[in-house]
Amino acid sequence: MGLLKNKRALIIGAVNNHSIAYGIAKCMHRENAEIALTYQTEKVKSRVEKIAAELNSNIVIPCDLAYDDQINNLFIELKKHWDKFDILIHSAAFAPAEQLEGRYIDCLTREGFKTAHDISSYSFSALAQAAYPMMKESKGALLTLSHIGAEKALVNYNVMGLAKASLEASVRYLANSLGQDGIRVNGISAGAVRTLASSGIKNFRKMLTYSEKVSPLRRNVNQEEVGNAAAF
Ligand code: 0WE
Repeated sequence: MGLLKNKRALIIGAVNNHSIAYGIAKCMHRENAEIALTYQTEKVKSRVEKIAAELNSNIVIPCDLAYDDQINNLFIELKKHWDKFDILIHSAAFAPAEQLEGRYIDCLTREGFKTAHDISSYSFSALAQAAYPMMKESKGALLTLSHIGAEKALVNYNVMGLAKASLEASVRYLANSLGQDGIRVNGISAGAVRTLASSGIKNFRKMLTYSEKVSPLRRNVNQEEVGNAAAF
């Protein structure tokens, strides 16, 4: 059977098998959803194709979220495979590395601020807008990934925290725009998960050990648990 039988999910942000998006894609595929994936650059294309093959999908489309034309082209290409679809997963973020180390007040730049908000927040609304024609009849769902740094000031997370706060606000505004079409918009504020994005972060291992100690279950969350929440 499967929770997501006859559902089609476009999943953005699977780079390798540590990606949260990969965990989500796996869980959705397990629940019998059809999957489409995107890749940011040619460098990661073959890896994403491998993931797609593993999930019985041959829909792998380039999309660098920094570019309007690539976002538009994503849905032109997707339409060649699907007339409509049900689920859009946004699991991508970026701030320049120098924004994520040291005091917010010391490392902030206009360019860093702009990039973080552009890639990590604006892209979700832009995708929602571009996906709308293919989703408006489906009564489907949009989902993005956030982090506690949206709510509390964290060491080193800096401008990413502001971008995630903006992203969370966009969940509410998108939900309020799309509710009349029966489309739901949600965010998952995942705990710290070891991924490619977190591998470059100073003291990330220390943060994982700390959050393991202070969380109620005394352990960290993993890709599959986030994936199951997403599939639900
Ligand atoms: O949202 C994130 C990280 C997203 C991210 C990661 C990178 C690393 C490489 C965005 N931009 C970049 N830019 C790069 O150049 N997380 C929730 C993981 C994360 O990142 C942190 C954290 C946590 C947790 C950065 C500083 C402090 C804590």
